[in-house]
Amino acid sequence: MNEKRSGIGEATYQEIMSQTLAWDGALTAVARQTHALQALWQQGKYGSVLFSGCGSTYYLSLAAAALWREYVAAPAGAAPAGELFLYPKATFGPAPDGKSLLVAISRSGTTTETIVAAERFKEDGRGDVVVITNYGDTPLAKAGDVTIIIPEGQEESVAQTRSFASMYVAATALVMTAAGRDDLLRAMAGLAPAGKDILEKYEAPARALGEDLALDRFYFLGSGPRYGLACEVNLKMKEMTLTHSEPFHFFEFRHGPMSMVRESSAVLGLLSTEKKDWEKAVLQEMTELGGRVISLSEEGADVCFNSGVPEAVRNVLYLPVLQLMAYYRSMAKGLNPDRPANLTSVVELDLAG
Ligand code: F1P
Repeated sequence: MNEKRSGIGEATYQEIMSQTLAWDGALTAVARQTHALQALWQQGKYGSVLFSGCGSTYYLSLAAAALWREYVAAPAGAAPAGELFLYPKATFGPAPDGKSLLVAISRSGTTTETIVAAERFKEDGRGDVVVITNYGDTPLAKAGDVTIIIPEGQEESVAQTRSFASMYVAATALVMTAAGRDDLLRAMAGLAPAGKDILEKYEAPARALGEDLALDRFYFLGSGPRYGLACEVNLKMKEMTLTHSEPFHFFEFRHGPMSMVRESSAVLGLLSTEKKDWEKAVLQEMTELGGRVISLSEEGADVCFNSGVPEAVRNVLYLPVLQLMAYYRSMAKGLNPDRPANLTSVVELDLAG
């Protein structure tokens, strides 16, 4: 475990394996801003909340908005920052009565689309901005009325792993702060120890699965707050391993995509506890169609978290094993997971024209 490596893939490996420190960093960063956040909610009385980012951080936005709708029990949505720039009317919809809140999420804090979205949101008088990021001294960090900075999540690699998980933990804590769920916030202290156990216990199976090059397509199934996470791990497979990969909601998979299932297909189910029976039925059908099915859940799955952390706040636990699987597949294919093809770690554009 955590064996020392050098060269290709080293950065990604170390970032995945050390991520639980960044999860704790995220909890500290949100706790530090609790009063500022509570003051913002009280003054803002927001009619709606919009989460936005690009790529990984857009997927994080999808996951966070679902948590907000469920636990704050208030309207929330998610949109790619590029869509806010290109199609503001279609993406924002009509201005609601009263103020809105934009939660802008970016590892780097320098992605042009996300910076422009935050600036326009303020210029148009739509409301306030909260930023979640890994870097403090950046244009986006400065645009936040409240900014949550998690330096422990910073990384050298292009593809987000530790950074994503740290910002997801922060977003989860942000939602629970807004919901006034101190019980759930306290329970989040159990995430890092559980994450370490999972990395220890499941590195070998994640490696075996990642190195199985007989598999040529990967489907990640996740529903409710887990759909955005299914999107993110699907992106890891694309970026790091250049493999055909797609995310779906559990029941959606039956509506066409399952026609792609065969022996060379891996179907990875991010199983909940609450709706497990419904979700497991989909996985069972995919096993019968000949797919290689792997399930992840708190208990009763191929990968068991055994965390004791309540379902509402434990979704980050799905990430490490699936990130490791992508890492090992990338290495097995002779690629460099630290430097995916055609990508840079930040997309900077001239949007002034
Ligand atoms: C967003 C992002 C990354 C992705 C890519 C380009 O960056 O889409 O998620 O890996 O390399 O940029 P950020 O705004 O979160 O820094």
